[in-house]
Amino acid sequence: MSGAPARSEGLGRKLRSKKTVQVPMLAYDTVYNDYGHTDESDNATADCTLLADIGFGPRHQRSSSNPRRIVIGTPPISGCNRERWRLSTGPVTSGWSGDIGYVYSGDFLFAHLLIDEPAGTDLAQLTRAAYGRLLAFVRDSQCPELLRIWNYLPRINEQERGLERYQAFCLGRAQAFTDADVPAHQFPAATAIGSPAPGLSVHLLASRQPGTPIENPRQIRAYEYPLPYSPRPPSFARAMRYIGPQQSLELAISGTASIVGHVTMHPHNLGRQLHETLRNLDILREQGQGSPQGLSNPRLLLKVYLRDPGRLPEIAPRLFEWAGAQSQIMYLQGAICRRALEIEIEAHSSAPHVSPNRLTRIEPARY
Ligand code: 3EB
Repeated sequence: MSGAPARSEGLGRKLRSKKTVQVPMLAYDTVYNDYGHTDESDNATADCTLLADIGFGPRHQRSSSNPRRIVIGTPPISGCNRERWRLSTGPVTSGWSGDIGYVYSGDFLFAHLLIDEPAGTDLAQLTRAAYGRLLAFVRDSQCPELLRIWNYLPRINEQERGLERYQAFCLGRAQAFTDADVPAHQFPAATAIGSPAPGLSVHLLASRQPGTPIENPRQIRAYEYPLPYSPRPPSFARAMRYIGPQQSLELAISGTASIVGHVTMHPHNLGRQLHETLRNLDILREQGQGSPQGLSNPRLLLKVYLRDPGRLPEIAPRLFEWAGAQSQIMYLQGAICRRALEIEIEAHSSAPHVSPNRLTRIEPARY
């Protein structure tokens, strides 16, 4: 595809000969309230190891001059409001392929798309077309393996054309994966959240090497959810594991909620949903990385989406205790795809210095 990111040949050869994989470390910066300030001037384009700089604010934004910088319109409630993905080495190449922004460096690709939704548009068709273009772009790049996707759409729980809008989104997304011949066992980890901001925002991380999808034995695979949740089930894996620098183990955990099997537990009860969600997260970490206690310095990055931002004080102390002081938590205002869910939490866990031996011992259980 013309406009697809070009490989950095010299770097690629060097990495191949050493049989190492260049992997992004994901890190949240504790930058507060930096919206409205010209932080484009923070020399981002000169920083050759920065793959993505993602802010959270009142509306979705893209910067034509800097494809690394996007803002997602899920307003921060408290805590961090910005995340940056860094590579161990540079340089990155960035640009636009039509309206797809991308940043690229040998083994990893950050790409994003923001689509207007004119009144009267069919959201399923809009999603199918947007995903179709994104999937084609990723497939034709040097990093064709999807690891993780984030989706934000307005009025997620509203009915339109006889479907809840989340269901229409799921339908279009599933059709696009079918169109692109991506089988369910290759679905990436994902988040899909209702945003107060207009437009469909999708951003993703892809890589040269495939990751390992992880599932939760307490939950039915999302892509096997039965009707009547939607005409086509949600297309995502519960988590995706991949290898980081110096054999670190990176685990990208999808948005996780109070769901057991396929059933919403504790409808509308925030406190109990938090408890159930943390159980699911514990199991996903165990499936993906082995017992957290067995890892040196497990560090979690959490995004907590709350339907009602005013209820933060009810959950923050428990979450802080669960995550540990070394972790970072971002609290965002977002609507969850099932009306009875009050909270959804996504996580990124990075465990340094895991021996290859240990990796083979923690292959996820079959079930
Ligand atoms: C769930 O487990 C909760 O449609 O991409 C979480 C993460 C959820 C991703 C998606 C939906 C999605 O079904 C909702």
